[in-house]
Amino acid sequence: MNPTRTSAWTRLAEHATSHPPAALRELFAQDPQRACHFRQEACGILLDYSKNRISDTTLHLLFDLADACDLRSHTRAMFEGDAINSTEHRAVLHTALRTQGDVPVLVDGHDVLPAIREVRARTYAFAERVRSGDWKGFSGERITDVVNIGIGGSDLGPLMVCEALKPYADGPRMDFVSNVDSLHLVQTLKDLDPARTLFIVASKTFTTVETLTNARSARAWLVAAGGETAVARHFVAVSTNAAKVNDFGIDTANMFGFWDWVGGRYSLWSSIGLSIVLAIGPAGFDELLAGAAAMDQHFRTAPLAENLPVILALLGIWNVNFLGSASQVIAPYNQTLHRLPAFLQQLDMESNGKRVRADGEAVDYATGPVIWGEPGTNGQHAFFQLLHQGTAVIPVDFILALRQPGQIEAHRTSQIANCLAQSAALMQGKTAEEVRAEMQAKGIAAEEIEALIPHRTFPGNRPSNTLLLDELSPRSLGALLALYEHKVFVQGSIWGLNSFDQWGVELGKQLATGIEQRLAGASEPAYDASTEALLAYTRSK
Ligand code: G6Q
Repeated sequence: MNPTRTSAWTRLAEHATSHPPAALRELFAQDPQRACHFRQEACGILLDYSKNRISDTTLHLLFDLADACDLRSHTRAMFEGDAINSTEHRAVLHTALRTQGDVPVLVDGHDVLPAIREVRARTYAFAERVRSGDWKGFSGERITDVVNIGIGGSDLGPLMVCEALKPYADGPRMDFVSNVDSLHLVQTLKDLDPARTLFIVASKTFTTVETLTNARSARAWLVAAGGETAVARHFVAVSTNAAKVNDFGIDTANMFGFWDWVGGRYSLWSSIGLSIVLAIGPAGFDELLAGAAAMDQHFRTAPLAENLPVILALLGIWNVNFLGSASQVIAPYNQTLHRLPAFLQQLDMESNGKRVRADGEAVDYATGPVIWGEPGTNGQHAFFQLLHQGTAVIPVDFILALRQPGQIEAHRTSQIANCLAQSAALMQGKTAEEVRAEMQAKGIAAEEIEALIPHRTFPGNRPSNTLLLDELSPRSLGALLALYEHKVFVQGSIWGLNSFDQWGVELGKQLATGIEQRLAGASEPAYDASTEALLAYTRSK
């Protein structure tokens, strides 16, 4: 359905133009309780959304919009295994992978939980053997290094989680190779010993060119050192495609499966998370799942006004569709979350970067914004200039886990101070009067002051959310990731999209296959003049 045809949308549009909320500074001055009023807490995460340009009326209208777009029934349909990925006729059940109870989850009448538990038990048993040193390489040595070869959803999630939970890692060292540029593999293997290295080939389809190319070269590297028989001790696969795994030369006894109802970018909870299990152990992975399950439960049951994913999603809709923001920054203040922006970029942009609704109609309203970001402290010394004084207003999610194993207290205070300072600066800005008074106090000449005032003034009134995690543990990370998954789901539901397909990545893949044939000497297929000219140039080098 078209959300702009609902009366809630019309009222929101009218509210945004004829009662534009006062500047954030004034809103805080008018209501000293604003910070307590616009905050919610669940699953170890505090969401402070008071620095958004909203009032109670805005929120009520947004909740009306969620109701008008049938959010509750969409949510039920996802959790209950309906084929909501309509263009691929698939259920969307990453939530089943982390469900804690025994209430059956049915797909085509079959409970999927027993199969999930069976594969997880095999994954855990294998990981324990590797972690304990019982699983030996071809020369009888234990495995000390693991290389996950995968791309997109088969790389970003496990990589991001392994980085985030490094303080909890007590297994083999983990590396991730995704880029088809051979240097990624070559540089990774440079310091590794084939006798002690295990490769996980992670690919849902087992047809992804980049992954298979890297896997073939890794296999050749291993075989050169240990011979063909070494493959069985050093290669395992994570896939839904047993036939292709077998064709590649990996024994399916060394394969960990999953199912077509797990989308690539939602797959870290499945056996695609094998690298995570190897790094932090089964107990840590259980905690990650439990944290996500707690957020699932919160999302399913909490009233809209207390529901973290719903609030985060609706604020995004307000900023995108009614205040005109085309982009959203993710700024984590914990270094180990440094791949979170890249992970969320895929999660959000591949899910909601769509211009056609699930019903096939073209949208006439903005959908998913551009998601980008970097660790906040580093961003402050780089692109934050544009956030503070650029012409575009770009909302920011500030994310900070207050405790983490191994922290040095003196750094911690600076980390917190920086995070809070940036959202305060974006919100309050700095007026010409404030700049003038500050410069006068420093004894700067009046002429110099007047010349610099325009440059040193900050407009402020720039929205942000602050998400504070009590600690960065497997459990709270699980909750944080599920929070963003559901945020994306809520926005997709309101925009009427199918958030679970990704047809937009197909055309480039198709063209690359033909271009590769041309590079190998074929005369067909022919391309446009620009591509032909570039092809000719690359061939001349
Ligand atoms: C994710 C996408 C995509 C996918 C990769 C890798 O939702 O579908 O990023 O994960 O293209 O695919 P394979 O796992 O099949 O190699």
